[in-house]
Amino acid sequence: MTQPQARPPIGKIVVLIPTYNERENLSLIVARLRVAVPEADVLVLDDNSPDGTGAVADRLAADDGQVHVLHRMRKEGLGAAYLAGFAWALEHDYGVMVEMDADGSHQPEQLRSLLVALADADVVLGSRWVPGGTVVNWPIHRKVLSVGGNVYVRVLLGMPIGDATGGFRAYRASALRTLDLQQVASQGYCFQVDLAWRAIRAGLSVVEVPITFVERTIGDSKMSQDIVKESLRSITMWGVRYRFGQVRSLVHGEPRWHRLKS
Ligand SMILES: Nc1nc2c(ncn2[C@@H]2O[C@H](COP(=O)(O)OP(=O)(O)OP(=O)(O)O)[C@@H](O)[C@H]2O)c(=O)[nH]1
Ligand SMILES: [Mg+2]
Repeated sequence: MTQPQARPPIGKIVVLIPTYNERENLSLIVARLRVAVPEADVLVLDDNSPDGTGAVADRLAADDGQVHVLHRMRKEGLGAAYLAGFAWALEHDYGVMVEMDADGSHQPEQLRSLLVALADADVVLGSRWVPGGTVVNWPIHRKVLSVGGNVYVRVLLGMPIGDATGGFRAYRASALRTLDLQQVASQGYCFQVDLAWRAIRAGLSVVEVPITFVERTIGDSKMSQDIVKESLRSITMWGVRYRFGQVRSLVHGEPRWHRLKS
């Protein structure tokens, strides 16, 4: 991580909310967000949810000029939805792009602390696994999966991050522009690891702030075995490549960290 330095003001904020079958959650989360951070705009990224979440988003947008909707044709995963949202936000000259789930797991009331930290950083990660971070109502197997996954990421990628899989984040637009987003193919949890890993390798300042993560009470999780498998496969591949690169650099006596490409 680089030293904090004077950075330009963060600029216009947009909160990207990916949705798939979140009809009941969406209005609740948008209402909380609009109260907690009234200056932030909202972009709902809906993958043509069969339960009619897209129509709910349209109603919210009709009632509030700061709410926008991107309707996507089909379910393509969280990563693809966020990439479409980033592209939209960059085109519309936002200075900060926030990632936040629709299911109530991320607290809009804690967004302010992420934005405050962004004054001295390029990327801020809301973190469950740093001092002060907590999870509420998570079954033990989810905790084990999350803690274990993060240990695996630290061991393989050597990333100094407590919670690389979390999805409550704020990026400066300038940071996203440097991340080669066209090359990102990850979909599930590993989308978050992928972006954190790219940001760190790009030499950006990535900081973590503690958050309270609350298990959803409405609707169904989209977490699946396929998402876990994708993460395991990708992180293992990146890690092996990275560790081979380190061995090569030891043999050839040159530092390679900053030149590694995925
Ligand atoms: N647009 C879009 N949104 C998605 C997709 N999959 C999940 N989401 C949304 O992404 C957010 C996170 O998904 P969740 O189902 O809560 O998954 P999770 O938070 O990783 O897992 P849990 O901890 O079990 O809730 C929610 O707002 C979902 O509606 C998708 O394929 N497309
Ligand atoms: Mg969730």
